[in-house]
Amino acid sequence: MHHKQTSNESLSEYVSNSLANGQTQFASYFGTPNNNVPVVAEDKKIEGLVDQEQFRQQEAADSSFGEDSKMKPGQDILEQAQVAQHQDFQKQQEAGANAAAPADVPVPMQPAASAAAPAAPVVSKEDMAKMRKITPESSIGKYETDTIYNDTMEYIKKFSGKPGEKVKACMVSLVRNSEVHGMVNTIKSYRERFISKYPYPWIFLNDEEFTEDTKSKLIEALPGIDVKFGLVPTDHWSYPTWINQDTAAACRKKMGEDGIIYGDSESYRHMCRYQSGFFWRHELLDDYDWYWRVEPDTNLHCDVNYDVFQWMQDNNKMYGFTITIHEYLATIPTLWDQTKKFFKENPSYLNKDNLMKFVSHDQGDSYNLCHYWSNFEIANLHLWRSPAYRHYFDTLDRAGGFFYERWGDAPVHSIAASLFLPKDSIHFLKEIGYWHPPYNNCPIDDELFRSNNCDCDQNNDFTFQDYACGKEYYAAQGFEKPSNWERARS
Ligand SMILES: Nc1nc2c(ncn2[C@@H]2O[C@H](COP(=O)(O)OP(=O)(O)O)[C@@H](O)[C@H]2O)c(=O)[nH]1
Ligand SMILES: [Mg+2]
Repeated sequence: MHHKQTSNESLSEYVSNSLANGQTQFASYFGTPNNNVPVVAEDKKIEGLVDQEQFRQQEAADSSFGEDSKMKPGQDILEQAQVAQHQDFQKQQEAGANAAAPADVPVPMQPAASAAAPAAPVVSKEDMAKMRKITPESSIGKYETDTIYNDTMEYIKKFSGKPGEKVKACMVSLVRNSEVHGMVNTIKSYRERFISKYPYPWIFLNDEEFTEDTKSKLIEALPGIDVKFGLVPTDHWSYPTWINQDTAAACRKKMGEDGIIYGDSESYRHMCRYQSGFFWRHELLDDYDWYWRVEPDTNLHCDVNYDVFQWMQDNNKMYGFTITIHEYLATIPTLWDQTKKFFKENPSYLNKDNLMKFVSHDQGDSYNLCHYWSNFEIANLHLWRSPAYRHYFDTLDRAGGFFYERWGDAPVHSIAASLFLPKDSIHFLKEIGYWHPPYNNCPIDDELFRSNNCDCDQNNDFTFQDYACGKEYYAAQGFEKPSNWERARS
């Protein structure tokens, strides 16, 4: 008999229940256990086939941050961090400081913070090459000994340019030949608003060769700019050995039938996995510390009158975003369980001053689906190159959800940034007006809107609309919302 998915059954449970019911096309869903690799709960999942209920109970008990009766190192750290956050907030308030105000909007050309800072050691070519090889078989386990790098911020500081140093940054776009027209339109907007003043190089990546026509159109669109084209290595855009492709196809079919956005798309899954785990390993990005992700068919609504990269480096901001939004639960049914398991096994990666409150309303027990919309990102590449993130990505990749579910790079990046980084290194670039269909960031501050020559409709600003996570972000940071925050409420 064909097993039908029930409403409260996750996709992976559905597949394993189907297997238990004799649907043999899923037979190797859980892969072949590799004895050399500490595979995430592989043994338990196999046990679970015998006793599904027992497996689920065990899984829930194992992975919970929030259950009182168990040893939960992650929870202890989290609680300490939250107490510390609370105390800091109180202290600032008692001192009369305006703890509620976010870091002010950057002014152009801030003075260099420390001209005397020693130059950061560059990640060696050899290490970069090692990083490019995706071998979770060898990399998992190794990270555990990398104790000096448990603190992701320390790792970034060690390898990235220091405040006051000239910033090493690039624009980066993953794009298909068929999207060249949309890309050229986007470039026009970025030239007018930013690149003409700050001529950073632009790197275009593609899983297929760029055609001569595409290349010439992009080069023509960026006169005077250093333009580079990169091919994505095949092993960064293909199935890892442990993924059962028949199962992946069955999951896609099911998600397509269920009407989940991009549910049936194979290329979208490779794209999300690539943006999560690989673009920052591309050889063309080796020379850079910072990137600005730009997609075709997006545009800037306002002039960017300062060098954002330099400002972020000078002010220790590691992840900058413009739009927040909730994720579709159906695309990530088991992402949070895997995340909890990861932090339970690796509690030292959790930053003590993290932004857990942005991604969870119950101290990490469940994911509230909030994320930074990653089609726009200005961030430090070493955040993703860090042992913590590589370990996290490899763990998720092993778990299979990029293919068996449809994990997006946005929730993956957002959870990692929110939990690995101190919260004051995450920054809402509220003055950068930005549009990715169907939402925008349009500065609701009239002075910002006017002085940056914005061309959007402030009444449409997405920041505080219900489906966005602006309210959650301001609350998590302990910032006070702008007085006119309800202006564009849905
Ligand atoms: N080279 C290449 N780029 C892709 C592919 N799929 C998506 N992209 C790029 O990945 C980014 C996100 O894709 P998009 O279709 O905009 O996804 P959405 O924003 O989630 O709707 C964009 O920059 C696309 O150009 C693909 O199969 N090949
Ligand atoms: Mg897009």
